[in-house]
Amino acid sequence: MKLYLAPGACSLADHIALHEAGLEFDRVKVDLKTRKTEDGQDYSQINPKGYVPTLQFDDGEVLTENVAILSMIADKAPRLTPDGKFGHFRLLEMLTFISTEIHKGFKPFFKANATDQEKKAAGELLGKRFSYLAERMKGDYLFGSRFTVADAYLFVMCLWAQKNGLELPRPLPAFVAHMKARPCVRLALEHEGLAAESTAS
Ligand SMILES: N[C@@H](CCC(=O)N[C@@H](CS)C(=O)NCC(=O)O)C(=O)O
Repeated sequence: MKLYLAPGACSLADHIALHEAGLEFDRVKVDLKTRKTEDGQDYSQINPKGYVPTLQFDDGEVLTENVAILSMIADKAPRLTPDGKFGHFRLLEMLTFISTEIHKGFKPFFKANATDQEKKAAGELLGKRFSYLAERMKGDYLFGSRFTVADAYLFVMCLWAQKNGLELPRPLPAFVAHMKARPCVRLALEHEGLAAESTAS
């Protein structure tokens, strides 16, 4: 299995989750500007959507979209799914919220010609979304005392918030610290060349 990623991008969530699941995989870096992989392939041939993440299985089949990839990883490692009879659906609910309401909310911060006004409005909305989750955290992690794949996705969003000068409501700064202390998170950050940057925040 191969994970196509770009350092510090949303694919970091899948990278962390694969390590946490104890699955064997190779990493392939993608240059999102040239759409070339580090081993010289045309990335658009692998994922015509052109963006990361992509998970490619040994038989060549590919899976895209964070929600699908993270759900698949949780399916392979059930301890990374929330407890309860609706655990699977609670996970999908959370991943969808992070994907559509938080991840996509960062768009103005990645758009070269975004105005300060657009960034301010996006920052305010993101603040509300982060607060919604922060107020409902039931322990060190989103669903309680145990890490689930949704935490990997939220962690990347928190790093982006910090990088863009957005203040995270409590207890999210402590959540970021917990995540950074996890060996699998440290490993993924190291593999992406982000370990030093990440300890600075
Ligand atoms: N809906 C996709 C969005 C993925 C996405 O936004 N990827 C970004 C990096 S975080 C990307 O590759 N952007 C480059 C591009 O769109 O050209 C998912 O959740 O997997």
